Amino acid sequence: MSRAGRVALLAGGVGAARLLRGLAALVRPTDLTVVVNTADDDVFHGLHVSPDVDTILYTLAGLSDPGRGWGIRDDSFRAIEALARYRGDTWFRLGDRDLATHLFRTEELRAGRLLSEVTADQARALGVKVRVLPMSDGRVRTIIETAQGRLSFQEYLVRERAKPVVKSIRYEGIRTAEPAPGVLAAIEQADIVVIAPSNPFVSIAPILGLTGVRAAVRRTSAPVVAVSPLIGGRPVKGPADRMMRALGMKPSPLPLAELYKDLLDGLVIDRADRSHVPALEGRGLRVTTTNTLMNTPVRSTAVAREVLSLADAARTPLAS
Ligand code: FO1
Repeated sequence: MSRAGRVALLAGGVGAARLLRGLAALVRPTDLTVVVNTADDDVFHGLHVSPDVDTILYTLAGLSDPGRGWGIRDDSFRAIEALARYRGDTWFRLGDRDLATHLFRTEELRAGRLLSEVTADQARALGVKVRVLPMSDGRVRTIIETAQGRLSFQEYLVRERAKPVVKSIRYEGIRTAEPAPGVLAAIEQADIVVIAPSNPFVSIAPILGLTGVRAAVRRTSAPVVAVSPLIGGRPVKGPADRMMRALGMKPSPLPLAELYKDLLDGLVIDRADRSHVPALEGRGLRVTTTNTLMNTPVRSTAVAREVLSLADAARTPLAS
């Protein structure tokens, strides 16, 4: 494997963390920057929670719960259970050790520090050498308009278990929020830009929607490679297929490629979707099919290796 050079990963939560686990095994930590979605952030019981940032940090620190994908392995939930004696809205399960993260972040933000500064402190404290950048220090909130009315992202995903039919998705604050310090530079200076197998609508779209980000990804001379979050039309976890259907798309790699159209040089899809390769290559994309289910570190590294070699291949122009 030639040195991959500097890699910038656009990431949501659980799916991104699985790929990142593999990239971190192949790329020097100082060459790896993760730009993380913060439009899932919300305040629970007075605490600012950044679920995707925490999932990425915990994964890189080796603390994440492999089964759940979020929170800290073997965490207890005594505090949230005790809180349930006073209030009924404890549906967002904050673990006892996880609480330390939210307490620290909330205190620091209240003292006027920026989310990107606090995240750098957390990474350092957890021994994480990879650069973890929240996409913005400004407030962006994904709002899901459903037949039952307007829901915050966590109300939709966790409280309602992604059952309401999605009518539309909005990103409150996206026009005024700025990319966090270092985000545009990380993309512009990358030798490879990777779009993680995260939900394209609620994890990747908020990042690309920030002022200047989509243009930076389009402008970069680095190959841009995405990993499909779908396997045979279904996501490993989460509502991506339901959202695609609700928004009038078939849950397949083609509409996904359309969503990223002007940005992608390559796409890694699961073998289950190999029938779509000719149509994807017809759009000028380089396509690799592999087993994209990253249910072990070995699988994560295998998919990460495919991403890096597809990026290498994409550096040479396609035979016209
Ligand atoms: N997801 C759930 O399905 N149920 C939960 O109770 C829950 C709590 C939670 C606490 C902290 C955290 O960082 C993430 C948490 N998540 C939970 C996952 C979260 O909703 C998703 O990881 C992201 O928002 C989507 O990527």
